[in-house]
Amino acid sequence: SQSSSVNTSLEENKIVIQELQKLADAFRIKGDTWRSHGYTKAISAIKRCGKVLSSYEDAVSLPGVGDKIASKVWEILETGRLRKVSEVCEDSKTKVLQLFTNIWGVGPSTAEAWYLQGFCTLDDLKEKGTLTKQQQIGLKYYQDFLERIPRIEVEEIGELVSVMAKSIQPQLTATLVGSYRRGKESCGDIDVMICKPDHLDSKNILSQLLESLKNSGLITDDLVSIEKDGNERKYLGVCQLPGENKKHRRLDIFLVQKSELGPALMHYTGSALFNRSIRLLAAKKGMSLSEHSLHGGIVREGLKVLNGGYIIPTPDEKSIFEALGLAYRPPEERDH
Ligand code: DCP
Ligand code: MG
Ligand code: MN
Repeated sequence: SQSSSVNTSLEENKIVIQELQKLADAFRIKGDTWRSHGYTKAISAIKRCGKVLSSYEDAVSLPGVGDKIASKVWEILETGRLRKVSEVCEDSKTKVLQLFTNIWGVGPSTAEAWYLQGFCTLDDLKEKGTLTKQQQIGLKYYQDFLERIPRIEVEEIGELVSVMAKSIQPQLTATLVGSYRRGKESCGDIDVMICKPDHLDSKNILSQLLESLKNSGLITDDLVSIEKDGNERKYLGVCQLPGENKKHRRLDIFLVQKSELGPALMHYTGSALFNRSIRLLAAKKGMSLSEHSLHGGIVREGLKVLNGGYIIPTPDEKSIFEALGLAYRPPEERDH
């Protein structure tokens, strides 16, 4: 699923990464999140290590790679493939689960339930399945949503959203975040962060923007509907550029305010894996990082927070790295 990443890893490790990725994907769609994470972590360590793996020892010396995965690395190095891949990924049930979980809004448990009902194809679902509104939209745009979005198209859509935001309120700014900001050649969706001054009432900003984008024809479907006078700040939907042969694309819009810009920008830039590890690190240092703020002086007992601490000012991303005692990492280096 991350095949389009700007590949910082070495060409020689490609087959190893490919085979392990197949297992990570298969375990994810089967609902075995724990195993899937294990493989994902190992893959990220291999991508980062900067050396060509040539033995079991090379592999087992990496953080997050234990005996079991190292043995698999060895098998791939020896034979060019992994027998477990055909066992785990290529049976007919897994293929059906794969087909179903590729529908936006369908997770492992829904896919499994449909499989147990005897459904095997997308046509089965269309004819006999019970789908939520989201899943119906996911099914309608099945092929389009599997396609990666070239950077240039992400920019085009981002520009339209930006112009519309400014026409509603000149002080609003729009920034492309997510995999686009991390420099990927192509993206899974378009993530736009809209920033407003703190004193502006956030009510209606998002709903006004969405209404204009729908009237202009850019937004074609909602995946989560925003209450008209609500305070929601996250929108997930579908858009399509005007013109012939334009695909339907997933569009996310996030509304944040100036005072939370640093943590928000970092959160929405991701990657999700990077966010998880930097939050874990913050916790280890008695701090707590969220998409809104960084807190210090946190006292925990197990998972329970005994003292909520105080806010550490973090006007930009650099200040967050500094407060955590880390060297700055540009977005391109935040895949894990
Ligand atoms: N995010 C997160 N945890 C999640 C999902 C998302 O922290 N479970 C954050 C980090 C992501 C950002 O939101 O980078 C945008 O989410 P996307 O799902 O759009 O992921 P990306 O933009 O990184 O990748 P893709 O190209 O697949 O959209
Ligand atoms: Mg994205
Ligand atoms: Mn997104």
